[in-house]
Amino acid sequence: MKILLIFPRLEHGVTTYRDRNSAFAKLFSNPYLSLSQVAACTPPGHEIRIIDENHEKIDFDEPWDLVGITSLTMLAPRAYRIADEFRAKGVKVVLGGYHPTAMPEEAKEHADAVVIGEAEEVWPQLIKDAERGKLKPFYKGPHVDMSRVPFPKRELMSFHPLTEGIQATRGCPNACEFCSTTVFLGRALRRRPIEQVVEELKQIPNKIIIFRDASLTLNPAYSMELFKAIKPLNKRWIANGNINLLGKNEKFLKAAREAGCISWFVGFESINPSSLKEAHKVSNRAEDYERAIKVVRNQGMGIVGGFIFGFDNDTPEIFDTTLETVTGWDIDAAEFNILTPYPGTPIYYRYDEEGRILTKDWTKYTQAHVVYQPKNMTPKELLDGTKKVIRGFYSFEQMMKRMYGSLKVHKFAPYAFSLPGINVAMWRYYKREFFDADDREKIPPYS
Ligand code: B12
Ligand code: SF4
Repeated sequence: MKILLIFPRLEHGVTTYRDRNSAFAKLFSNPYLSLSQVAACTPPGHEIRIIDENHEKIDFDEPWDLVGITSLTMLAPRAYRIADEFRAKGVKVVLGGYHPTAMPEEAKEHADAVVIGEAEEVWPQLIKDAERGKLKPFYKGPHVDMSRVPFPKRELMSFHPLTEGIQATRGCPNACEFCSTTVFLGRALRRRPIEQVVEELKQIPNKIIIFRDASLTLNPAYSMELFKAIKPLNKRWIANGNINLLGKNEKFLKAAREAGCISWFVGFESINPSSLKEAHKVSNRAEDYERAIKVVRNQGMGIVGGFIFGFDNDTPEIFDTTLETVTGWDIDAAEFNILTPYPGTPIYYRYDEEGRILTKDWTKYTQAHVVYQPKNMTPKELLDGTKKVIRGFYSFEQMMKRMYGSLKVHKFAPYAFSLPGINVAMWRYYKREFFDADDREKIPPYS
């Protein structure tokens, strides 16, 4: 069969469709494994092509036997439009990824089959069924045994950013109320055999790697072994980590640094202890943040923080307090997101039950729009407050201060420039997403 896998076009994020194949996109595109991983699960004997619509146009007239489309929530409307167009031409379409998993019945209206969950165990059977013209409506992919995850077929990706992604584990036991990860990948931390991760890393030519794991601090013993094994490869890497471990385990930090860690992405989420409790963010204690950041930086690594505004325990004061606190820390960059109840998450069901979801227009589920009724402020206060924090944190003066700090931590090594780079990329994203709203409205409709 001729199989086409598609990542739909995106007008949101650090790089967008409009950046296409520019040097900026090459530098800042965030690597993902979804489609190269599905391709790797395809039994031999089929022709597969991957089109990332952000970099290539889809030719709807080419004769494909099967089209598979991946979709996060905000991409669902575009994914559905692509699906409808192929199906109108008689091509069989399969939808998969986070959004179709959360809303399989909705996705099924636009597809011949929906893969719910991970593809590894069910995709080979789906391909056989498609060959026989006997596709089932739904394929429920179990949480796969990580030793059976094949290496992604990265060679099928036509656009290769400067960084490459890899996954050592799947799952997260923390189950924060707002997060899609535990719902999708489960609470058990499934680990890949370390020799497989090392072998895959050896095959990746890129120097800078981003671990696409929920967190590399969930099983410190496994991660320490991984660090020891990847050290000789002399890669530089970035990973997600939880602050409870990073803030106290210097042995862990030292091993990570020696294995090439440039920086950690840490979901601080909130400086408000009540909001952390509300979100079940069990790994975080706001009162420990500042000290923990110092511990990580003293070990020679950077920290990029993630913050969310709009929890039920947040009042309008949260914005000024956060800005004042965070600009006093030595962090390298930060993301400020508006709480977004993604379908499938516990918070989505809670808000839906409470009648607080303001829109189910998935294109607005970007974390830059307010899509629900906050409890202790108005939607406008939430949006304006988030903008205020972004404006303050990404002021010219603050950016310069942070950039110098980042370079100093890494003694001005060439890879250290990736951290100031994140500031530039984030500022560009925020400018477009929050401040050039008129421009955003002028984006031409999808063609
Ligand atoms: C890399 C990444 C990105 C990349 C690429 C997007 C992408 N395709 O995943 C970029 C930077 C663009 C991105 C952006 C965003 N992301 Co993101 N991202 C990730 C991340 C870290 C890794 C994804 C990955 O490569 N996983 C590894 C692969 C192998 O797993 P997978 O993608 O789940 O694919 C498997 C299955 O889903 C399935 N599958 C997937 N697609 C398909 C298609 C078919 C046809 C089939 C059969 C099966 C199938 O099979 C695969 C193998 O089992 C995840 C977190 C995570 N660890 O998963 C968040 C995550 C997916 N992102 C998330 C969010 C919120 C966003 C943003 C909204 C953030 C923002 N504020 O801008 C944007 C949205 C952009 C968009 N495209 O909609 C959420 C998803 C929420 C949701 N329900 O949509 C996640 C889960 C993070 C989180 N915990 O909240 N992201
Ligand atoms: S936010 Fe982080 S710690 Fe919480 S469930 Fe998601 S991945 Fe796990």
